[in-house]
Amino acid sequence: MSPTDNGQQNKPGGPRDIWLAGGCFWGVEAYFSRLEGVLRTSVGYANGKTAHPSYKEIASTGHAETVQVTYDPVKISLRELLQHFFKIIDPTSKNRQGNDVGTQYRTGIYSNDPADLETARAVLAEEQKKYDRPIVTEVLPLDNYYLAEEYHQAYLEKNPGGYCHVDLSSLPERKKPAKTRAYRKPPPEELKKTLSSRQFQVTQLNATEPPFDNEYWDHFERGIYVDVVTGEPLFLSTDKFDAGCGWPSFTRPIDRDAVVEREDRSHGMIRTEVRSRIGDSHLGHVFPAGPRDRGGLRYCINSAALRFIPLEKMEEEGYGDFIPLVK
Ligand code: MHO
Repeated sequence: MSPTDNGQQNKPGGPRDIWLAGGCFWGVEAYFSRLEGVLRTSVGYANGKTAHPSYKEIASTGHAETVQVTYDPVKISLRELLQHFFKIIDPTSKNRQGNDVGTQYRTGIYSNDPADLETARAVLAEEQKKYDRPIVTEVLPLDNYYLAEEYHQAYLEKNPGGYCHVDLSSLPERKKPAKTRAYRKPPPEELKKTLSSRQFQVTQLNATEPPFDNEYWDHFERGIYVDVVTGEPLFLSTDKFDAGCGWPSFTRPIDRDAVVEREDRSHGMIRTEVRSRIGDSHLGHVFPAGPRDRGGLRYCINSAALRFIPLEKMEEEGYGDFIPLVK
């Protein structure tokens, strides 16, 4: 099994991904996140020469500022997405969009799926008829995609007045997916009774469970992983991969707001600890060691901090909103 493969066939009509470079990724992400049928987005650096580049480095590493768009193909087709894409870029402009100049601002359509690249070439050929000058937008296999720093994610949501080279006025603002319930952390006396001793040690006392001897390290069913303490949604089977380390590993949390990351200098190491936002449970750590076309990160999480809900049970357990995100 390859590290990016969770060992399953995609569910029919399940979510699909396309990677789009259209200049400064702040505006491109804001635009796509507002489209009906787009399930989630992230921003990162694609198809460059180095691993884990920083924003400061990409002027010289050959990475393009890129948005990963995850969409529901029943609600919006790739062709429609790409038509939107060509509306917001100048595809004849080389290494420049809006005020921004440099190879990181080139335009590109990237994918691992040859059929999607074929669709992209067809849409590009149609678009070419609208221009006298040649379109320079690349259509290429995705070679690597490293998630950009947290402050760049959903930048314009966090900084509504921020620089944006894309006209967003034609699209209504999207409301966030409904949180189906309020999650609450019970008091410690109650947790001592409801959690197993290992669950308590891990989530409340920052312990680490043994590798290869925990519930989910080799579990690859479809569904959602929630905080064992509060039930808040944390990770999806869609993003789980076999890292060979003996703990459940994910390329990203369900949503960038689902977890909190903190520097951890314990045990003589400098690591980044991952905690749940509402329950404040210790979950595990995140390392720059994930698949290089999926953000480059590995969220290494203790099974004891999680409860798994299979796809068939998600609706009845109140996680119906997340079903379209499960591959
Ligand atoms: N003109 C913008 C570009 C930001 S984008 C994330 C700036 O210099 O801040 O590249």
